[in-house]
Amino acid sequence: MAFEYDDSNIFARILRGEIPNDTVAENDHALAFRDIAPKSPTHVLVIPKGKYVSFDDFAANASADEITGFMRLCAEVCAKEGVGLDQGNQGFRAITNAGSHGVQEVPHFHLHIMGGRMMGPMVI
Ligand code: DGP
Repeated sequence: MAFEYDDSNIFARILRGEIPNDTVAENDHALAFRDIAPKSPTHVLVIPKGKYVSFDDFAANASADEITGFMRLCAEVCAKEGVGLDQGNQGFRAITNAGSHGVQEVPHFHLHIMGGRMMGPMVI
């Protein structure tokens, strides 16, 4: 079964410039912006610019350049937000939700980068 991308999702609309966002960083392949309902002092969403529904869609179908661009933007966000270990900070949590069991609200792949406080135990 192929992944079916819905062009009307809210992050597609953000990428088309139809809805404003608080951009943290951007490159050719990905955009990082602040979550509208932050759960921690740093709560940034990193999304690919390509049309991928979920983590497994992106992992299976994105090009090497898209994957590298996405991951490098994640590293840039960690550094800029003062949470990256490379800068001697205290760290962060990076999570992605996929599908109904993963409780994914927006069907465009996104990674949550959260930090600035001690996280709780992983909730399953
Ligand atoms: P998830 O459950 O993993 O699909 O999380 C979706 C996240 O997207 C959730 O934390 C809230 C955030 N979000 C939803 N709509 C908007 C929006 O219009 N702008 C921004 N910046 N974030 C949004």
